Amino acid sequence: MSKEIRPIHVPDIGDYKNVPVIEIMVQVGDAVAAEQSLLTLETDKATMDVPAPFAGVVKEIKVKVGDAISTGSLIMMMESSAAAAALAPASQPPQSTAPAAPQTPTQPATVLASAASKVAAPLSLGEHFTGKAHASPSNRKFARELGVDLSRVKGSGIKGRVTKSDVQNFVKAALSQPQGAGGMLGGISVLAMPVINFAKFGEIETKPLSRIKKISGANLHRNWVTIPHITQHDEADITEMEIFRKKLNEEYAAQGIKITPLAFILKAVVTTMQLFPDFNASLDASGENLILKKYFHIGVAVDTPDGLMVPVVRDVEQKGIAQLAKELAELSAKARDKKLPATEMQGGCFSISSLGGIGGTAFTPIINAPEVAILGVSKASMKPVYIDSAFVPRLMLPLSLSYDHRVIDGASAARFTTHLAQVLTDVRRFAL
Ligand code: CAO
Repeated sequence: MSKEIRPIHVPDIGDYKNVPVIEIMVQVGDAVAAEQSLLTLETDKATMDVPAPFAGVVKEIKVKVGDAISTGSLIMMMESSAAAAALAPASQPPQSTAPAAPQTPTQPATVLASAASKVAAPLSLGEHFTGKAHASPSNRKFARELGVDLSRVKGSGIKGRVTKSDVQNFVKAALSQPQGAGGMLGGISVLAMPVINFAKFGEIETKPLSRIKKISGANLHRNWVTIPHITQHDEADITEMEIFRKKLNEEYAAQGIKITPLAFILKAVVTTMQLFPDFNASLDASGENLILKKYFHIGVAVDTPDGLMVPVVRDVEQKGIAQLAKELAELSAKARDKKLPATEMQGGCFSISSLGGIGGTAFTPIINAPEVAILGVSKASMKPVYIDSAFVPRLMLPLSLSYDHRVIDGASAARFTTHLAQVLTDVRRFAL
């Protein structure tokens, strides 16, 4: 098969002159297919790719990034086979090409794009092009084929343009991340947060986030985005429990132990978990097996001046209410004094977040992965409850159980909170 070295010129780009070359997509020695993009030009209105008019091998590149070129400029020398040349006419200076489709100066990209069948397909549903990413039509197409949202790719080209290798590097980086550890999150792509200069609207002050907030924020974000959360709300009648708690407090005051409702809630949660083992479990790394735990270590969210910390109370099933109250006080004091070692925040099976000392009627706590459920507790209040044909005042404790719906069904969650409420209503059930 005879081979021939032939010139490639810029085809008709309408009235545009001295258009800068912003990207060269091939190198000397590259074998290119007919219609493959060779380089990208940028006018003040749009970008356009110059396609190869025939298949062949790039022998010489006559332009470089930044050069200004016009219709007919020589850009490359390509070696073609006779067969390839016979199939596609060689690129000619514009005067010898077939007339281009009618064009308007506001649509220059269509000239070359249609000549090369390179018109970018409309964005499909699910793509979120913000219009902020700048890339050539061919790189947009390349990104679309790989399902990459260009607005999330940092461009390394001229004026921040996204090049083909930027898209490739973005995909490589996403694939090299552990499953579920961020990046593309199984295909979820989100719009970038807008960068706003708030000072335009009034006086501001910038305060850096604490280290704890940065660490817990990243974990909360991952858990919120990757775990299908549902929150089951319920109420427990703790009227009798409160009478008992106050009595215990009088007895233990001399020992310096203060018993809050939380010690009872810890015990009631573990009593309930013993009946519903799926709540004391974690998904394994493959996501195909449930690891059931035979120990009962419960994390308790503590509000500290620097942010949220979650110390873990160990072996709750083996401890009495007074002991749990003492440990809770010690752990929360350590957390607030920044004396909590990492080991005392590890190994939790389930978490409790109590805002009962502050207020509120319900909230939706975020699961502390790899745990599969968390109990939110709000402030108890006196309410009229209809018992034996009459409304009677009872102290009602709001419970909000968030659970991982991959592991726990709604019916199990409702059974869990119903049982938990029964145990809190009659704490003699701790003994069962
Ligand atoms: N309903 C009504 N009163 C309640 C209550 C409830 N559910 N829970 C606690 N109280 C009362 C206590 O009895 C105590 O009353 P007295 O001072 O009159 O005896 C008062 O509220 C303060 O309790 P506390 O908050 O000091 O103690 P605690 O054992 O209930 O909680 C701790 C300890 C560490 C969990 C808590 O101090 C804390 O940090 N809570 C915030 C947790 C948080 O930020 N969660 C949100 C995380 S994001 O999901």
